[in-house]
Amino acid sequence: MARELTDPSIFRRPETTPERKAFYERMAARNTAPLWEVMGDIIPPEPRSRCQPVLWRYSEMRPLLVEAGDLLTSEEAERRVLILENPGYPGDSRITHSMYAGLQLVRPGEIARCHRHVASALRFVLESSGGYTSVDGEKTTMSPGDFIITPSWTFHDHGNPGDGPVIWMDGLDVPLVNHFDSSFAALYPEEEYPVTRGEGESQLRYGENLAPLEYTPTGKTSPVFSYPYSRSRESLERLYRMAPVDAWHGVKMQYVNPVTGGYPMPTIATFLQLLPAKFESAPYRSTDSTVFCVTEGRGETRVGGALLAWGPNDIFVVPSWTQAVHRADEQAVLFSFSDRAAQKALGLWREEKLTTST
Ligand code: GTQ
Repeated sequence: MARELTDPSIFRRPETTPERKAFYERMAARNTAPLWEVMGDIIPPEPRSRCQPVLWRYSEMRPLLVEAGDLLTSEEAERRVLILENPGYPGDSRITHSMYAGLQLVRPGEIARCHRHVASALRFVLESSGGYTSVDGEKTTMSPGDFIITPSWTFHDHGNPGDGPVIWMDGLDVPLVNHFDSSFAALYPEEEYPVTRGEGESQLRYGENLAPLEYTPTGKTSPVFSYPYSRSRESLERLYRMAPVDAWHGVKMQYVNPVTGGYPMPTIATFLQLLPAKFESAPYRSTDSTVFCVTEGRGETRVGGALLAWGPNDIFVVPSWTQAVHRADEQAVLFSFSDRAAQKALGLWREEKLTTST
């Protein structure tokens, strides 16, 4: 907000005389408004995000989530989730302007019943021993660090046949879908969707440098639902040993839809990066406000005047067009997601790599 007042507009704004004001009131009565009064606000020279740089410490979140588990059954709650709400959008259920995030708990023996919605979802697993999510008839067992997608309008239910809590971060494009007023949701008539495919079948068909005979992708969404941490983690580690480290990102890779090379889902981009011990990134900014989830290691991120000190399972936000510098005290791995896929599809995305902080 303070930034909005200090940011100069490049556009003119004429004096508001009593005569003009009276005219504007007559305009308003006819559902019209003078552009010259608002031009600088609606067309800013660069992004003026209300999104704030914030951090959620897992050590503070986990007890709250466990308490929610004592207070409500997952049946009562439909989904037992603590929404991670950016203080720049109070009451708005957003972690950034375009993305929703939450922490979900499934207790041993619970099933979060089957439903579907237009909003696309990702799960990034924090704790699980035997938890699963089922997408369109294929079950995927969850392990810590796994990135799992629930594409738009696919039926999904979650379960925990193990004996410890299952906890993951949800990331959904809910604000984006609602921006377009294009949300639909439906329940499946039964608690669980029937299992119609073997576990790992989609991985075998599409994710092993092979594809079904004469296969042509039908949409933008990945037919592979699960991106196990063990594989991605090993790729980063081995690339770190054999290839140069990027000054802005460390060793950073993006998750892909294996049959198109595009992002796993049409609206949400996801990334995994390794920051070597003592690495300090060069300053970077991009127009996609980004949610980071720390999978390993400790460090800090300087972003827009804030200093966010993070450790395992902490979640933090870097707002649009705000310079960020990451420093790793020990070797760290960060998962991140943003609306970059949507912005790039619409030709809106920009980035800037700086050499010194301004
Ligand atoms: O697990 O299906 O955090 O539908 C928000 C909405 C999770 C889910 C959320 C959802 C889900």
